[in-house]
Amino acid sequence: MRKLEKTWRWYGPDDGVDLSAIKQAGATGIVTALHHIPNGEVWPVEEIQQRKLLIEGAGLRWSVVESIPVHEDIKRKSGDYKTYINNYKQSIQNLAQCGIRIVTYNFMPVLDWSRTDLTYPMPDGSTALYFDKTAFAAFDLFLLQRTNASEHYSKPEFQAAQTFFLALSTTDKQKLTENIIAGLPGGTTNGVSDLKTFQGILDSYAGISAETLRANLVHFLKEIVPVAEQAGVKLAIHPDDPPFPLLGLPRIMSTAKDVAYIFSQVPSTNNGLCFCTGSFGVRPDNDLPQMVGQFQDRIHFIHLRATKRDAKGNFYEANHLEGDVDMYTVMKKLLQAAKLQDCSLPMRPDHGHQMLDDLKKKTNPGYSAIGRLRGLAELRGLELGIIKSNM
Ligand code: DNO
Repeated sequence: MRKLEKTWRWYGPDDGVDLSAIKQAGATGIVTALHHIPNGEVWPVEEIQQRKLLIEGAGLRWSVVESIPVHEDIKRKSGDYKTYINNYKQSIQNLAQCGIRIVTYNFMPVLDWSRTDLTYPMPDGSTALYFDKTAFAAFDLFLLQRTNASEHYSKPEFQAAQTFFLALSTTDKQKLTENIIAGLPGGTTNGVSDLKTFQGILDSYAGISAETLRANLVHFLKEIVPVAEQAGVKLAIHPDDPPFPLLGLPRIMSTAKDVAYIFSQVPSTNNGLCFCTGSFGVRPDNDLPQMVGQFQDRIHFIHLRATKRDAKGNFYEANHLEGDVDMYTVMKKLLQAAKLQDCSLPMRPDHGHQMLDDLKKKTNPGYSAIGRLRGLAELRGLELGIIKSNM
């Protein structure tokens, strides 16, 4: 049975976790992006080559691009979207020319992934990322004061948010705002730190329903998939995180039905999926092992992590083998998918707790070294156990 390729997300030369540490963690592949290139611009061959050489110089390989961000104009199908689509095609071709053949992206308007607390204390002393619906509503209703926001909440939800908000200190308010909008690495809100600008971006989505956004995604795919096909590049869309609408913005990649729809519209298998267990796993109606089976010929990249939700829909990021995700069955199914595709599907340990020495360091939220090292070690053990017991 083929093993999955072990990869690790690296934010480039400025990442506090360097390539030699990644090698020691047991990964062989690197997942990275040219984060310094402004969103929408072409990734030049020279820049790609330079990054590739850096990675190869450390004895690793650049396995996956995560992500080429999709410009908001493309998502809204407005403004300069044609130019940005052409630039996207060019970047795909340039990556192929350098031998890099898996590209991850997402189609979430404005926000990429969102959490309300980046240092949620775990009973063992480590910290995790946490999404609290009441805290998020408090931000929406009383800090952002989004127009008509109250229509999106029930009376008890509104009251809970109000009580929560009234108990916040000035520092708490600032922290909550930062956590939500300051832009997590790789997010499209990078650089936006004031509420007015943020509200302006939200306003630009007025009138864009889920149907419109879905049609815009299909349009984008119809444009880029033939180019990817020709270049031998596999595209992998990342699911919504969390997998439900936020701030009145539509979200269209949250369920198996959402995923199946875009595959039905653009059937090429180059139009694929980044199977993120932590994102899909937040919804109890997503049956993850079933989804791996359903999309086994389209899963081109894998993010493994587990979330633990409560009855209200809040969730924290649990240790990789704990939480609500049935990682044993998911791993088994993923190994079958790799067999079917006859390739070592790349996986990376997604996020990790801030723990041990990392508690004293400033790291990218979710991307400290030791928590991911623990996750990778546990996942590798699980994989080996499955493979051995199937021999
Ligand atoms: C969060 C990541 C996302 C992901 C993008 C893909 O940790 O999984 O930021 O990279 O959504 O485009």
